[in-house]
Amino acid sequence: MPVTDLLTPLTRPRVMGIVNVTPDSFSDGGRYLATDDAVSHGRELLADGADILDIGGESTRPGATRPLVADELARVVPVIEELAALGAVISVDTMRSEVAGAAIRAGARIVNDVSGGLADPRILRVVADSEAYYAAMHWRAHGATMQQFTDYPAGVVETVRAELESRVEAATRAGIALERIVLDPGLGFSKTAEQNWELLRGLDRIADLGRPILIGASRKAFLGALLADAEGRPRPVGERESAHTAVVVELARAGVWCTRVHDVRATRDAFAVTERMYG
Ligand code: PMM
Repeated sequence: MPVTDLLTPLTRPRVMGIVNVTPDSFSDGGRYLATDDAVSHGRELLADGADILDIGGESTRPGATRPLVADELARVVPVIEELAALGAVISVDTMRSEVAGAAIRAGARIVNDVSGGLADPRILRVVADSEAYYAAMHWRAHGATMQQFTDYPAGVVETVRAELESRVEAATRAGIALERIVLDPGLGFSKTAEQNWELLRGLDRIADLGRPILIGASRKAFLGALLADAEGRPRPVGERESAHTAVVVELARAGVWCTRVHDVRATRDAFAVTERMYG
């Protein structure tokens, strides 16, 4: 499939299945650390109907410590090689230029940079020098401190829009063609629960930037808070899927390009419904 086909609209959002090769990701950390486990998890997600597999070796959850570059490389590269060899469309979830470069050489076609080029600006040149797509997410700080930066003077939607626009400018200045950029407002990254909901309501303003939209809501804390019990205890991570399914239905109606999810089957089932109803 030529690279350009990846952004062609379908009658539903694309489904990006998450393969976290990390010991400490908030929802599935440690379960797929071994290469073989990660590869078989990726195969399952493909069988469930994933259009893209997003492979990451750094947990970005609040409070997470960063892995060494060598460890991140050792986690993701063998998994990418094996899954790309199966013909899967691979995205690498990394903020590091070295990892992005190695991942592209191993067969990744999308660099999913949750920092939008802020954590390691050299990543932009690495992508520019390749044929890869660049997913730029709205981001303000690493996991250890990100929840200290939830101030949005002009409102979260307008501020995120402006900050994403400046990331697009940086990416195109570095040589990445505008046609290869997708944007993500970064739910949960320097956002309160209420700000996530505001962003979901305001997606048309982000889409106004003229680029396809990627959204990751799966299992996130704002869904746990929404479904908290009478004592205020958040709904456990593994019990948020039905709420997430409701979110992806809204995303389909909003016309987003792609949803980044853990449960590919539930998401594809939801899109079977939206496609049947609305075409
Ligand atoms: N969320 C996480 C990791 N990577 N990438 C993009 N583009 N958008 C997201 O919302 C996003 C991401 C954190 O979730 P995880 O720990 O379940 O992977």
